[in-house]
Amino acid sequence: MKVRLIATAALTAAGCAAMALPGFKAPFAEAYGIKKGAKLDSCVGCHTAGVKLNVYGADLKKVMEAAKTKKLTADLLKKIDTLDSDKDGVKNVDELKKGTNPGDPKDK
Ligand SMILES: [Ca+2]
Repeated sequence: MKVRLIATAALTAAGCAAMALPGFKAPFAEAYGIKKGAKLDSCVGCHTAGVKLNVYGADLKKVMEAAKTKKLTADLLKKIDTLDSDKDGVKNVDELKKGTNPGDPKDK
């Protein structure tokens, strides 16, 4: 049981690291001034535990699919700035500038 828990935790961490690719993280951090080591300087901006997207990540995925691209740019990020992906009453852009998670309604 203990081994299984450790294996699951390791896979979750690996999946998280794999999904928060530098090609996604860098434009995200640059667009919103997210500093190294900050809460959003990780996979949690777009993902829940593991590879699953949070609601902000899902909105971003829709925009990228509509643009038929896998390359994240500042222009694509801006397209969901005025949304409130997690429906906590705060717009995505305001959360990102404040350092709170636009994909977590408990964080605003
Ligand atoms: Ca939030």
